[in-house]
Amino acid sequence: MSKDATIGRIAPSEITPRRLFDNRRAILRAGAAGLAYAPLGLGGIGSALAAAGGDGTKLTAARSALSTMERPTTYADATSYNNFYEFGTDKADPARYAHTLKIRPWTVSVEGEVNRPKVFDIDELLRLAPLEERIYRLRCVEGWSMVIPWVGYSFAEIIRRVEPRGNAKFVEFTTLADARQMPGLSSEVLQWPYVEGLRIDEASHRLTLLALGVYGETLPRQNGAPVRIVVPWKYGFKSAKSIVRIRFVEQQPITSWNRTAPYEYGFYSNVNPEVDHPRWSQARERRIGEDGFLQNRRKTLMFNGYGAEVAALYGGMDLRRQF
Ligand SMILES: Nc1nc2c(c(=O)[nH]1)N[C@H]1C(S)=C(S)[C@@H](COP(=O)(O)O)O[C@H]1N2
Ligand SMILES: [Mo]
Repeated sequence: MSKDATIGRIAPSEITPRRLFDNRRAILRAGAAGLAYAPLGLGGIGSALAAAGGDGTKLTAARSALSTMERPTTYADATSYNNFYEFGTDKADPARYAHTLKIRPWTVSVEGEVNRPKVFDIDELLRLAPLEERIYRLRCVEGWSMVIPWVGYSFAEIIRRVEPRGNAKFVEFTTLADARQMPGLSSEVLQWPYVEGLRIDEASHRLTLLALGVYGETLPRQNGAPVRIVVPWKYGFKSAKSIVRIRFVEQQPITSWNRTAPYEYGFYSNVNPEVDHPRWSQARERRIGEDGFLQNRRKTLMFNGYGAEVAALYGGMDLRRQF
């Protein structure tokens, strides 16, 4: 595995203020001095581009050792170049239209094959477990990637509290589908609601993150406010945004992308440079924010560089067939 596949060992420290991510010099300075948290206003390039935004509540989190050492994408890029088909299929649509998403009140119903089903209020989720800052690579199936400082905790914290039964083999994530708030629902590009799923051992893995924030603040709407899942070794579409229901089930869930184009999107969708999409190669990726569309194309890494952590989940599987 190449060097940039390494998961960094960063000493726990306070969360990085958002604007530091947009300023290379500040990052270098902060790296040398140790990051100090300073409350910052909503000014700057980032918030101007991120019109849809969230409520911008600052979150305090400890930096996780599971973070990559790679330089994060700027806040401006990560909040203005998005896929969130409920708001349209253009990359600029979510930042343009997601302001209509109502993020309070919000509940997530956790149900199915569990001993303790529970409806979690979003404010309860924000306090459920210590928040961590996890800087993860995100690789979209379309061939681009970003490095995003998420704030949240392992989804395992939820699993533990609801006590899955022995026959719970998969976890299904269903996201909000409300045509009054989401103009993209008038399009038939996908069948709504957007549904994703994981095998229960994948969902239980410590890298699988329940994300409540990004860049030190609550999630902007275009990034999946108020709560989403992040599965960094899989293509980005597995990381469902704006989740309202989580169901523990016995059968493999029927996911939106698998149902729409089964030959293109499998259930697993692990990042795999050796298995091409039927219409394009998956061998390389374009890191958003790096110059040149054809130059500097990075090699895509198996499991998006998280193989040392997750390869064991797939022992004995033919990843060409079970893509
Ligand atoms: N509900 C919902 N979740 C979604 C999507 C979507 O269209 N709807 N798009 C996915 C895709 S294709 C990607 S690449 C990531 C992008 O997350 P980001 O915008 O926070 O980078 O969200 C994923 N989650
Ligand atoms: Mo994606």
